[in-house]
Amino acid sequence: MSATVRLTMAQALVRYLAAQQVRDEESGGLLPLFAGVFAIFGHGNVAGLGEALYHQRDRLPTYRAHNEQAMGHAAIAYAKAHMRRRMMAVTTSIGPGATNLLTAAALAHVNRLPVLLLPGDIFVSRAPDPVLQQLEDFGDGTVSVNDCFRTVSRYFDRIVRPEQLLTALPRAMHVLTDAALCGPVTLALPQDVQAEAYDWPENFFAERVHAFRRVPPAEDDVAAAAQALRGARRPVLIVGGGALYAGAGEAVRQFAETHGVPVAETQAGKGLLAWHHPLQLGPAGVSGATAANDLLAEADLVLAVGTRLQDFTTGSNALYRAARVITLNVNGHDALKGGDVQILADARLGLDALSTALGPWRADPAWRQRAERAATAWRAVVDGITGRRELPAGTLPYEGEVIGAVQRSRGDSARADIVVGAAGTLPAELEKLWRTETPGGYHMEYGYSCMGYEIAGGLGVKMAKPDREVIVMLGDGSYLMLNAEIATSVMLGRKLIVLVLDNRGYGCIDRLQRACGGAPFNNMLDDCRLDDCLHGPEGAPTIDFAAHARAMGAEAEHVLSIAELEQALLRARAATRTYLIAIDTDPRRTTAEGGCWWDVAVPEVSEREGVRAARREYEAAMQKRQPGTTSGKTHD
Ligand SMILES: Cc1ncc(C[n+]2csc(CCOP(=O)(O)OP(=O)(O)O)c2C)c(N)n1
Ligand SMILES: [Mg+2]
Repeated sequence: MSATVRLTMAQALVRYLAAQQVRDEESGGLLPLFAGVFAIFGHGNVAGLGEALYHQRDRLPTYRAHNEQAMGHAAIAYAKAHMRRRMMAVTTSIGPGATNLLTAAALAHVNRLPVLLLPGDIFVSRAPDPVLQQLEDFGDGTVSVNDCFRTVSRYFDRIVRPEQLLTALPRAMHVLTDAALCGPVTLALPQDVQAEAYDWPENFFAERVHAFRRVPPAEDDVAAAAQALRGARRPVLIVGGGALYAGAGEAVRQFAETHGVPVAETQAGKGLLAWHHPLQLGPAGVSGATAANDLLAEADLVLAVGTRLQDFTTGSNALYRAARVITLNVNGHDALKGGDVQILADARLGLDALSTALGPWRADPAWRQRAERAATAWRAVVDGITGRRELPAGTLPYEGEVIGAVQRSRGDSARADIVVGAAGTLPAELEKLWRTETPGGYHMEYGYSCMGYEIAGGLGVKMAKPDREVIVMLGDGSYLMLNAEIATSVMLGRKLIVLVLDNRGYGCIDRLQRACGGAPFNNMLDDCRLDDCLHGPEGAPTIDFAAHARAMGAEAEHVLSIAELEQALLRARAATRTYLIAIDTDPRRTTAEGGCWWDVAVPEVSEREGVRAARREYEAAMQKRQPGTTSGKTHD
């Protein structure tokens, strides 16, 4: 019999996590798989897990933040910045601490990002029943609030006896490190069981190096895809986050160049091919580039690599209805989406195999020339927008001009910037206009597009990439939703540049509301219900974001123009501490170029003529989407 060691469940869990390792691809050395644990303690985790973390704090550091959801975001962003090859855990108390984490769990689930969630749970013994914060289900004695995590976890377990960790933890590691299954794992930890001891086999805690295996493609699938491509004259490659995480940048470039196939990117895949590559069409879809969308509308074949093909990418399934679709995905669920031909494989291996199978085949040279012309034209559009510095008197800047200023301020350190965003107007503008030539230089959370991810996510990115300049760009709405991790970034010495674009409200939803024929209502601060005493010329109060950030220990300033912003950015880059810049922006101006139809259901009946008109347009658009019809473009 092997030697045993007597530890509590929580002590065993922490020791096991600290023993998981990963090989650093650059140095070849070993690194901990888990960079640490974000924790907010309360009853349900302080006595058990808290005590265990204390003893392992040198091997597995514990970080305290201010909100469980934000801790989840930071941990998820850390894993994304490491291309899913290193990660963090998050622990919460029972009840509200746990449910605060649910949104982050869903975000990780949608984005296929690994994070280990360790919410405390109610007593298994039921001795104190109900314990403080316990939800009581009248019909099911086994339920706690943590059951909500089942829906938003790739693997869920409740550890009701210590020895269950012996099987639960290896399963958890498998899900966290497998490219196809990857997502959040929740191990709900009842507080009495955390404190119970067990005689564990010593070898359970042996150091283990995790391999990130690549799934090779099946020959038949590659042959079928190659045949479909050979029959195509106007193919387009769409690359998504799966290609990024597979490190397929070079494979994409080679495939594009060898076979003359232009490339469009999704939000998660942006940066895979350098922005200035001649075959880079820019982003696809609703927040896409004209170049990408025009070519997709004309394409006779779309090769979708490592993408979930969500509706922003496909224009709600209307953008390239007439094209055949080949999907290359490591995940069977995604491979099946709309695919006439599917390759279930790692993006890099799949692309390389497909390229070999295609041999010297090239797409129609006229198509390549058409793509290169469109790409050049799109780059000129971007230059025109981001290069604008002077605005007519009385005109507030909008996202496009702000993005231009940020990009100019980086000088020749282009590779060092990582921009972080998630919700509001910015994701569309950044997707169209931000330029990067480094995979990972564009960190957009657009699977869940969760307001409040930005600052917390920026913290996680900075923890993963301390030598890079991390620039968080967000709207006033997102800032107000979740900003307290500015204080954490100051406390931990993880400098962020935070740029708040203050357009006084939920600008993008206001525009969506108007586009659907709605009255401006409940989105912009000035269109909201106000206290009676505020009904004067001033309207809703102005919020001093710079003062707010200063109160949390950051340096901060408020600027009024692009010229002032450029100066402030120099100071922000020179700073060693988190630096916030707030700038007033125009909620109505956006980049008109690019984009395509997006399905937003408009009411069938309404007293408002504006809504009825929008409904008529909506029905016309829906007609075009019907099978057998085209979206107005001709296909042969
Ligand atoms: C947590 C969350 N709640 C609601 C939404 C829906 N939503 C998307 S963008 C947005 C407004 C964002 O406002 P702001 O951050 O100021 O950006 P702006 O649109 O003004 O640029 C809302 C309410 C969301 N994406 N996430
Ligand atoms: Mg706003």
